[in-house]
Amino acid sequence: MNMITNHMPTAELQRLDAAHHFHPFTDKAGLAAKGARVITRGEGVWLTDSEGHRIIDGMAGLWCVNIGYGRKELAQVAARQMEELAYYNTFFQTTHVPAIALAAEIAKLAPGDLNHVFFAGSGSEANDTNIRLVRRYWDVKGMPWRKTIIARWNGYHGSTMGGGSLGGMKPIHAHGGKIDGIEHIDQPDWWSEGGDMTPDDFGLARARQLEEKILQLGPDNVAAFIGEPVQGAGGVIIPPVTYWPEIQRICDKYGILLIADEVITGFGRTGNWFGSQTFGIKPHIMTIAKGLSSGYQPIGGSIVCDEVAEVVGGAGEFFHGYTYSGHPVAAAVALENLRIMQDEKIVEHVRDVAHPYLKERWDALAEHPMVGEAKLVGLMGSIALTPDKAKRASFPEAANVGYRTRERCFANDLIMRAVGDRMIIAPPLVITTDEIDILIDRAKKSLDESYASLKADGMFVAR
Ligand code: PXG
Repeated sequence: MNMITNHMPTAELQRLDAAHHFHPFTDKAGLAAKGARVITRGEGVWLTDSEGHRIIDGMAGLWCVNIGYGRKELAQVAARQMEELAYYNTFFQTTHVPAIALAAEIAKLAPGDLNHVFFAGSGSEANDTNIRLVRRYWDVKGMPWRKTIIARWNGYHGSTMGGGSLGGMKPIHAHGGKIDGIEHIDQPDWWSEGGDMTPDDFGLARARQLEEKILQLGPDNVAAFIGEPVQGAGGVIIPPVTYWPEIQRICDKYGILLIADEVITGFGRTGNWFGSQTFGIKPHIMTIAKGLSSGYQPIGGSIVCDEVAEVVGGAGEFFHGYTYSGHPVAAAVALENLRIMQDEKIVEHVRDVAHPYLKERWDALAEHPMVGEAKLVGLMGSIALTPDKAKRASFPEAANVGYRTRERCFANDLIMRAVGDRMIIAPPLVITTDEIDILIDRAKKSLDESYASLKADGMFVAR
């Protein structure tokens, strides 16, 4: 076998990567021409690349490395579990200690009567589970016509056929289609779509689209509503305060199951264990993944309330599951991650230290000439880039403002993502105040450079 190591020249690694590695959500040919950035190490909030750059990771990997990189305890737990029981399934009336312990711990942390965990390997798989779970629930209840699930445009729920269909991203639907029985309503993005309404009125109006959609479909045909407490991949869209209470009221009124997709917002990201607690949502099902293991192992799941678990669980076999549902190594690592989060009071650190400090510095970015609103909940934030703050205007497409700004961040050893004209962050939850200063200094420098280049190109104009 060829040995490919960190010590090979970057160009050689890039050549091999381009030849054989088909990346997710990537323009393959475009990347091959440019060469991928090769990440070689991680420690805390810091990454190192093959050129020796020390990069501050403002995205916690892909919104997941909540306890930071390089925690040896997790490596040790994985090694120990592999030696003891590397794999066994949880089908056929069998179980094992890591799955039992993790399910019990999640049930303890989750609010209300969310007491039952169906494990999956990822957030996408968990959302596919949810589609089958809610449809099965209504079948067993004697209402098989309740099949339709309502979701939001610009929501993200994964990239499998089910997850991608629940998501409201048209480019994803365009590649492979969309499964039947999923309907979308508009998102609560006041900055881009709120027009002359106040944020509060707009939040109510967008939530009421759910009621309109239910009435249009016929309440008896609707199985569930799914939403992220805060849209992540869609650009960290923090809804107006009026939004979720109205969604909750409507779901309650029509007896529709409410699924909170907590893949990003779960496990401390918003300053509580779950985003549903931050926004006062009482879901029947929560989707989890990412921060559950801090990304150290691939694991996800659905946390299911007593009622749904009793109905679906009390009607014979539920024909659904994955080889890796409750994988013992992933479960043991997730459990150790949750132990560290609790012992080191990481959620409290977000709420009492990191969020308040970052909020002050993040909000101040709105003074920058190209930043409109700056929003932050817990440790997930976005800034809207605009050539005209008063009009909340967009840049011309040719300005490529998000990509342009992201390139400056890369050059300044900061990972801050672009989604359209928004820049977003979601750093590891363990970030210190000194590291927040570094993140903000690099963000400002990148914004300054992007601003200067837009001006130089005559692109600091409204669309
Ligand atoms: N739900 C939500 C809310 C997510 O953010 C998924 C489900 C799917 O999870 P898996 O583990 O199947 O990827 C996600 C994943 C981005 C980006 O560009 C975000 C995600 C995945 C890939 C890219 O921000 N979130």
